[in-house]
Amino acid sequence: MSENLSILGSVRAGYKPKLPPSLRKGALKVLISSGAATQSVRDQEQIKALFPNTYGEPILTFNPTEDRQQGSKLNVGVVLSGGQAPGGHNVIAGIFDGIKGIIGSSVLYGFLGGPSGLVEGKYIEIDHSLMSRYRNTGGFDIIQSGRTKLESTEQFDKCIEVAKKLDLDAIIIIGGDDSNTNAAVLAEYFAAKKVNCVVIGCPKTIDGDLKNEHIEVSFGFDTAVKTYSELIGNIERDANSAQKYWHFIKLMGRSASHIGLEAALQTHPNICLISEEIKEKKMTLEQVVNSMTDIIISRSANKKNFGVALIPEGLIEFIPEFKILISELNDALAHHESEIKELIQKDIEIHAKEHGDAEIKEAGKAADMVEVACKHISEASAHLLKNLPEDIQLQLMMDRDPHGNVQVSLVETEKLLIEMVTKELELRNFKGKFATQNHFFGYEGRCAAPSNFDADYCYSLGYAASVLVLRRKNGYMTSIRNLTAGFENWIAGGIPITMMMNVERRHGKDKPVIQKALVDLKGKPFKYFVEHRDEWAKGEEYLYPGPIQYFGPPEVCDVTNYTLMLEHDALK
Ligand code: FBP
Repeated sequence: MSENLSILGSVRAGYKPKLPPSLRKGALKVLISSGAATQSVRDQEQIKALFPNTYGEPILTFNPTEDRQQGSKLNVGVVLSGGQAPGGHNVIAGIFDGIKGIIGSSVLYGFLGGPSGLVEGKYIEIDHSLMSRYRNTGGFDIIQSGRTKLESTEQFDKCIEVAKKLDLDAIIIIGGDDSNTNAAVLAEYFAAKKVNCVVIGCPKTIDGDLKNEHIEVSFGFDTAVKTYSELIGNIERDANSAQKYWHFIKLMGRSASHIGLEAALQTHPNICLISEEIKEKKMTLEQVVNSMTDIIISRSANKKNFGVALIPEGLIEFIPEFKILISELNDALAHHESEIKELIQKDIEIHAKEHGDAEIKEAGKAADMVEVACKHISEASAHLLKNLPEDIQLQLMMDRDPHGNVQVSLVETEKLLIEMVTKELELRNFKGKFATQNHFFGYEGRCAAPSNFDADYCYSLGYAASVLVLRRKNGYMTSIRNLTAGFENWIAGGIPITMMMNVERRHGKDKPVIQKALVDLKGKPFKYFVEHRDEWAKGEEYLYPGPIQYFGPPEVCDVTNYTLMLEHDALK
């Protein structure tokens, strides 16, 4: 057994990920066919004007060929960006094997700590011995990750310096929608400055919201949801055994509810909220609470004072009154940050004098921040903010991430809902029992050992990236399609990142960003859920998926997720 690997890890290290037919003979034996010119999903004129050098490129499809293409030594830099997702190491392994297969002297550099490593020129060389320790493992620890946004000319110029110093042919950014937006912006800058280095993106995020016709799923979603579903199944069995708790489980997924929906399909909980539906129905928080309370009371009437409720992490941003509050707070924090901070500082000093240091944190933050922020938001939003529990107020006011997003993983929506349901039960004079447990599953799944699907998919994405590098395809994202038809039928290629972009408001300004794919309420996964949720609410139709299996029959080990199978009519 190797020093750093568990028993499973050391056996798993020997797993040979599967590749689509077009990549099996190596990056040199790939023929590329180009489709028609593309357009961005929205705001075409604005995006075209912002990306004059990289807009409108065609979709690329790879085909196997016996004719060996020309190839020479490649120097490639790779960045892991944003939240961890299972399979990132296999993407790097795919790039590594792809470029070394072109010519053994090719070099792969890993920039440390995300995009900041690229800007600051902090890197390591990834060699055979380092790579072999990370094949088929979860995590991003080979080079770590980060969330620095690439947006200033100064940062871009530093990237150029680094690219020139290392004589890079390509920079590959493995990331979610925000990170691939970074990739597109950098690709455009390099093209405008005639820098001889291409920038390529790779679709990562457990959230599953970076997807379209050509990117059927982002990597990591499959493994992360299987991990959460195992835990949810265990909790369901516990709930059904003890019959004494309602478990409120918040699930990661910054914005979209794909994780919650897929976990519901895998485990059949009594309640699963879908943010997109709540938005569509324009439900207020009160209505959401009422709908949960109705189910709790009707189960209790059947002597079932227990159950499991899944809550998507991004929920509050989809409740209309919260959406307005958050967007007004975003603008207030962006435009009045110094005023707010200054007043808080003054307030902290006053409290320090009056109460001593120990109480500074408690006294100096929420109430005063709320007071100041309320001056810059509408009356309705101010009313909502003032009536929230103090913890939630603080969580909503916390610093945005570098891309301007509220850090919803830090907002304890599950506790807010428990508190509000408890109040509603009291109002309704409920005589049953409502004992609760709260959970948040997010970080538990982001670094899990990749499922066979993610191990194969990621390796293929990385390998496909080596072809895009070889052919100098700037501003492209690597794509593997036909994912439910078995790897024998997988189709590799690339799509222009600008094709996925639109203009959105971030940090109080209009910015070009990749459009997020939310749960489609007309889509088959949601419809399937709607058809079954009432029976799941009443009974104990729980499913216990158990742990991910890495060895055994393919129908157990290689199976992907319900969302992908339902979306592509592949559920048997
Ligand atoms: P990416 O979009 O970068 O993949 O990150 C997704 C995510 O895991 C969300 O589900 C979650 O809200 C967020 O990252 C948490 O961020 P952090 O790791 O910075 O706490």
